[in-house]
Amino acid sequence: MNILLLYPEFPDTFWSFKHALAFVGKRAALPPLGLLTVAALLPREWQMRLVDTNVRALTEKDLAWADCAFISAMVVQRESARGLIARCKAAGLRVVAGGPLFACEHQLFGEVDHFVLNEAELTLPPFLKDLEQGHPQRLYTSAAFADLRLTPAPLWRLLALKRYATMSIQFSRGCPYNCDFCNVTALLGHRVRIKSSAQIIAELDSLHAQGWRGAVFFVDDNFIGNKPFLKADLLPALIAWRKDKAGTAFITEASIDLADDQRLMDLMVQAGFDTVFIGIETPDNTCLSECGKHQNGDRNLVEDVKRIQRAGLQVQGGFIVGFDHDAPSIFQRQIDFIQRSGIVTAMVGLLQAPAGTRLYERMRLEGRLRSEHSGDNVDGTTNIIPVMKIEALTAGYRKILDHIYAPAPYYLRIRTFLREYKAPRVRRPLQFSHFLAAMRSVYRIGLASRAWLQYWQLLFWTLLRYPRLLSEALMLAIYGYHFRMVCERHVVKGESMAT
Ligand code: B12
Repeated sequence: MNILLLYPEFPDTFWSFKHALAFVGKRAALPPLGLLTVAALLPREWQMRLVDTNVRALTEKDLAWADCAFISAMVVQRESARGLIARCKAAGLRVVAGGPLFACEHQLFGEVDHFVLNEAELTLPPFLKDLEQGHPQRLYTSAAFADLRLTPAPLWRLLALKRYATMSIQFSRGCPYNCDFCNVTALLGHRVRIKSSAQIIAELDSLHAQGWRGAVFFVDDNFIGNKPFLKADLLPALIAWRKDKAGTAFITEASIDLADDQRLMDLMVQAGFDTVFIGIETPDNTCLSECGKHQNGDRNLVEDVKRIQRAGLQVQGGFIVGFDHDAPSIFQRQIDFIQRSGIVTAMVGLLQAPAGTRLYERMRLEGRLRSEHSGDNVDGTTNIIPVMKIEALTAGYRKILDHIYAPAPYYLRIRTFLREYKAPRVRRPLQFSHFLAAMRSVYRIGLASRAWLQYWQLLFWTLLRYPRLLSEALMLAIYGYHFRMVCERHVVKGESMAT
């Protein structure tokens, strides 16, 4: 069997980082880890070819070579997934689909031959068995959750590593919390399931052996879901692993209670973590209760963020407007919060209800569901009828974006962050691509953009005050360029929705 593993193209979104990737000469931010894991579960004797269409185009040659296509996608890739499926069917290929898009909306993909949904560790073996016996079914699902200690390492060798800005690795799945808008627990459950430290070290070793020295993103839903294991086992193992190695900084996602555990933060920093994404959502306690995000309630969230920054972790944050209890003042409150906290990479979205979530059910029962969600939670659209008038909501949303990514406040936020940030212990190794990125930023931002003045002011200020943080300052200037490009487009979408 010749198998094509297909990953659809991301639209030009906040998280695609398309406009920033152009600076470092990379094609995609992260690899399709689901497909690489599926590849490791397929029979060894099968021939496999990965086509991540974010990195290269699918060709007629690929289609002529293959017997079967395995496709993975998130909801945000819906349209490009449709295009790939149509091409595979026209070429006479059997199409097998899995991953979050199909787990949520498989009914909308009539052309697909087989849906192998939920975690492939559980649903792929029965499909392969039926296929071998000549009677594969159309749909394979499982309500159970996989034991990650049995998950094989992703098949990295299928990947053109150099085309990616960051590699990813997964230590755990599931999240103990219960936020009503989040898809994670619907897809992966509340119980935090983990791999062993030996598995993680083996995965890192294999990336290292293939020459990877760049950053690695631990794509866990909540990396700190099992704190005792982290402190006693995984983090000491990672600290030992990096002793004879340079570079390879780690990034991850965690909940805000990370700020309560100084020892955990110190160990993470020692292990090489320098950035953490946190769902902040809103500074409003009533809205936090409304969505069940109790872990964020009744805290000094700005101080929490600063404590994490001071430990040596840059905080990226997710924010939402459009809760039922949002007052007209929420837009300015969000702006003030983001500016004060020094969260430079602030992802602000309108509340959306993904299928399978508690919010989706509530909206359906209240007759407030307008459609399926777009899959891009920062595109200025929503699939629910909000309590606030939609015109007021989209205008307020536009006000937030117009402000936080405008050059003056954006660069001010970088300074707020750099003042607080303890320079990371593990330095990202300087590569030729970084040098190129710096040169490109001089031209594209320092000469040819409306942020030119703030760019030069930031560079000189950083050189004088925090010279060790110059690469962070440059990177954030480049991110800002990307955010401005994307947000300009999204604001237009939001406007058209309101009218
Ligand atoms: C890393 C990540 C990203 C990366 C993208 C990495 C990439 N190139 O794919 C970044 C940071 C860019 C990102 C962005 C976004 N993401 Co994201 N992301 C994740 C995260 C944390 C991990 C994904 C991962 O690598 N998992 C590890 C692999 C092993 O798991 P997997 O892909 O699910 O694959 C398993 C199964 O699904 C199955 N499988 C997968 N594919 C296939 C294919 C076949 C044929 C078969 C048989 C089986 C199969 O087998 C695998 C092993 O069990 C997930 C949450 C999660 N835990 O999965 C969210 C998640 C996928 N993201 C989500 C969302 C909503 C987004 C964003 C819209 C914004 C946001 N809120 O995060 C943007 C959109 C992207 C964009 N560019 O616009 C949602 C998707 C919901 C959905 N139904 O589509 C998830 C589930 C998180 C959530 N809160 O709900 N994301």
